[in-house]
Parts: sequence; structure tokens; C-alpha cells
Amino acid sequence: LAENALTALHDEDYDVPFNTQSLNNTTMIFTGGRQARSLDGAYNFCVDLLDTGLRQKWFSMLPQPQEEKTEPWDYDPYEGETVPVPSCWAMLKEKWYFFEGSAWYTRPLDMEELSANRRYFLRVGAAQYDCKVFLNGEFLGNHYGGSTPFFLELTDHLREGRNWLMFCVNNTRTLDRVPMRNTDWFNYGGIYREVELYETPKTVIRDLFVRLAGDAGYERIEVSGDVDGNAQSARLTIPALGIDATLPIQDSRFHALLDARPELWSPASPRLYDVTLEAGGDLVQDRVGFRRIERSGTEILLNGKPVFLRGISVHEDDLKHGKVTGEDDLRRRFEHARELGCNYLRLAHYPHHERAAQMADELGFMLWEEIPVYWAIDFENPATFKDAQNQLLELIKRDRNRASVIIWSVGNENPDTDARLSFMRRLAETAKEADPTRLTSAACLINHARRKIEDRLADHIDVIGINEYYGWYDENIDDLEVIGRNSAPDRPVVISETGADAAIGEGAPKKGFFSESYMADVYRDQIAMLRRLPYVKGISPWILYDFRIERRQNIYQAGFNRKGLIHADKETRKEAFSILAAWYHELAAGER
Ligand code: GCB
Repeated sequence: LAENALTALHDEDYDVPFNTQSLNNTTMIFTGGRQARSLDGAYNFCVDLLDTGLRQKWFSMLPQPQEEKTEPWDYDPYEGETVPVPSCWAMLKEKWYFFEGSAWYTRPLDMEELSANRRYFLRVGAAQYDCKVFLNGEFLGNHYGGSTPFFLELTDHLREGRNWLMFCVNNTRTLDRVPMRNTDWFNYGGIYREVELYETPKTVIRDLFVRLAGDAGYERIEVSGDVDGNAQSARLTIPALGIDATLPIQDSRFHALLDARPELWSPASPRLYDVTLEAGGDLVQDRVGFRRIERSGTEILLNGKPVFLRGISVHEDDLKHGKVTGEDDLRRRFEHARELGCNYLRLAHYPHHERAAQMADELGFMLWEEIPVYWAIDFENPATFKDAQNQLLELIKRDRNRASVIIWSVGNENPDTDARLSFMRRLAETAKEADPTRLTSAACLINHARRKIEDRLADHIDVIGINEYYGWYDENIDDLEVIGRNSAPDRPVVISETGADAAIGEGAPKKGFFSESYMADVYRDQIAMLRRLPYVKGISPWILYDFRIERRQNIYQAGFNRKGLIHADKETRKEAFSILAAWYHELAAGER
């Protein structure tokens, strides 16, 4: 028996400190407008249920011809089958469908020439959940969190000619992760967003945050950011606003307020401006919309006017591709939302692909973005908090120039304990500190016995989300009116979820639970009730498409949550679709 087979699987037993979490929001760089080299495509691949690779250090072995091999490794990363990146392994082979554990990805990375004046950054769009990165046999760091991008500077590690890049990705659900073991979406493992290599000058713009200034009036733009290198100043241009400003850099940071009167962004008029920032030879660009989102008493104000959020919730899920999201998939999603008459989407329950918010900016949809602090997280655990907070900061830093994003949500349906209150209050504070220009929210708790919103977190967020399932899990829909009266919320409430499952097609029930007609009735009742609820300022029913989930296995669900207004084929609309669409179009017409 090889010695390594006897080693226990505890982090402290490895002689390599694998869980550094050194790849986090502090290693991010700003990528807007940069040319990247794609590292997508075929990777050698192997699933590794027993974590043999970490014990045997597969990563440390460099390619050797068969006759020169010095060790009988149980896997040779330079041979064997390949998989495409991005992908979810569950979608590639039936035997990997429920695989939960580590998997290894290996590919060559050829660098023709390395210049002493350049820096090199690896970006992984998302990998579920712990991703360890190795280059040329060396462990360089790891990242926790399955839905946010992470960066690793490779400058001091690359060599000219052939390099070998390797990832070990682990999607094991554990109690201390975010989310933890139990969720209502599929645990797709793998590197399921793009992998890229960025090349920059010695000076690197790490961060650029552009927004309408928070003071009254709409006459100033605020710009801040972070430059790594010895540039003394940065030059900011927004040609369509006549802005060409030199911003002094102090201690790596710049900050300025500039007079300007941009046309405001809104769903009706999604105006975007080209923004360029140059510093020390580095240059980044973005297309930014300017708008203000506020709460005033129980109203949500967009550019100073009350707005009602006509929304729909969405997951990243696809029959064929799992969690991999492409341009066409997103475009179709927004077309469906448009057809429904939406002005808003809830991107549940984790950060979606960054293209979603870019597209929402262009097409004119408001967004709720969220981190997977879902159900019973390990709220007592400081390491879990650190992980959640990092995911939040990575999301905010990635998307805070997107006018479409109006809400950062810090969680969903969490038990109201002291530990949870402290955990989530601190997350809401983190969001406000990183971005004071947006609203915070969370799906809070209703006490059904007392018919009241009862959640201490509600005092610490701007918008109270409630998930209610009257007609499905919950019984008496009239309670919704009573809840409004009993709670007398002092801030806006949005119904962040409501809905019912319906199977369609052959074998589907004609009436009762899981029938299309039952689901349609639930929507009719909800809409009739919502017309009478002034405390509700928006709604995002659950959900646009049916989605895959291990935990639902009755004959109508068969491994899917069937609350989609559209079947998982992303084509076939259920009856409730047109019912919601009719109401939303009526509301939209009333706004005009
Ligand atoms: C919820 C959860 C959501 C579930 C949904 C359901 O409250 O937030 O993730 O998928 O209910 O269908 O039960």
C-alpha cells in the first residue's frame, strides 16, 4: 500500500496548506475593455472521489515519457480523456450526474514571450465550489464560492514556452459552505464559466466605480477606484458628457466628483455612456448608466419617482448545459421577461454570469442580485462569514457599474437566531459600505401563526423581501392582507417569490396539485389579492423556467422544480404565463 493512501483527509494532514483562500476580492482586477486570451477549450480531466490527487500530489508531476516515469501515479494529468471548459461535469456523462467531490483539469499554457514590463492575471469566471490553482507543479492558491469570479497573478510564475495549468475543483456540499448542504437547486460541479488570461502593463487598474453622486440633484458623477503601481494620476474620459479629467492618485486610490448632467438610465430609456480610465499606461473601459435608486418611506424611487417592480425570478439552469450560461440563453431569457411585461428580474439565489447584468443594462431591466446565504447557513462560524462576505464583495466589485442592478440581497429564508441576525446584518453593512448607491434586501420570514412579518433583519435592510406560497405551501391567501395590516412595515415590501408547480405534457394531471390549471388559479388568486395590497411594491414570482433539482422526485417533478411559467425546454409556456403577462402589461400601460 502506498504510504499516501494512509493519510487522513484533514487539511492539517497535508504538507501543502491548500485552504489559503488567498484568491478573493482583494486579488481582483478591473477587466472592462481589456483584451483577454481565452483559456477555454479542452482540458484533461479526471474525477477524484477520494482526493487521491491531493495526497499523491498529482499536480507536482511534470510530463514524462512512458519509459522515464519514476512513479506509478494513479492518474497522469497529461494523458487521458478531456472535457470542455466551461462545462458542468454532471451534463457530460451519466456516471458523473450525481458526482460530488474533487475533479482535476489540466491544460498547457504556451507563452511565446514574457516581457519584464508586463503582468499576467488568470481569471476564472466561476468554479463550483473550492478551486485550487496549480502552475508548473506549484500550488498557487484557492478560491471558495461557486458563483463569483476570481483572479490570480501569474507574473512571477510563468515561464517562456510551455507551462502547465491545473485546477482541482471540489463541489462537495458541507455544513460550513455558502450555501450549505441543503438547497433547492442542483449542485453542478466544475469550471462552468470562462477562463481567461489578462496581460497588463506594470501599473494595473484594479477597480473603477462610476456612479451618479449621492447628493440631491442629478448633476454630479462620482468616480473612485484603485490603481496598483506608481502612477501619480489617472485620466477619466466620458466623451458624451464632455468629461476629460485628471484625477490625482493617493495611496493607490483616486476619488472625484465631476459636474455632469447625464440623461438618466431607466427601463424605458436605458441610456449608457462610454467611460475610459487610463493610468500608468493601463487602460480600461466600461459602458455605464446613471440613475438613482432610493427608498423613501414605503416607496422604492427610481430617479425620484415611485416604481413598482414587475418581476420574475430566474435560476441559471439548462436542460443540456446545466449552469453554463451563454449569450443566446440570456437573450432568450430577457425576451421572455419582455413578453411577460417585466421591468425587473430577481437573479436567484447566487451571482449569475456577469453578461446578465450587462445585457440588463442594455435592454432596460432592473435586477436583484443575491449571494447564496440560503436557509440554515453555519451562522456561528467566522470562516463561513468570511466566505459569504467575500462572495458578496466579489459580486459587488464585479457588477457595481451596472445601472440595472438596484438591489443587493444578502440571503433567503434564514431562521431568525441571534447568530444569523449578526451575520446578515454585517453582510448588509458590508454591501452599504462597498456600495452606498443601492438598496439592500433579503427574503425575510413571515410568522404564519401570528400572520405577521417577523424578522429582526428587516430593520437592517432597505427592502423587505417575502416569499409567500398561498395556494401552494401556505393556505389562506387572505392572510396576505392581514399580514400587511399586522406588520405595518415602515419600508417597501416586495414579494420575492410566489408560485405553484405544474407539470405539462403527457401524463400531467388535469386538475389539482401539479396541474397547469391549478397553477393558473394560484396566479389568478395572487393577482386579485395583490391588486388590494398597497404595502407591496414589487413581485418576482417563482420562477421563469422549470429547473433541475435532486430533492424533488414525485412523478410530476421527476428531478425538477416545476414552478416555471415556462417548461424546462425554455419554450413551452404554461397557462399561468399569459395570466401574469396580462396583469403586467396592464400595470405597464397604467404607468405610461
Ligand atoms: C423557496 C425557495 C426557493 C424554492 C422555492 C420552492 O422559498 O426560496 O429556492 O425553490 O421556495 O419551489 O419551494
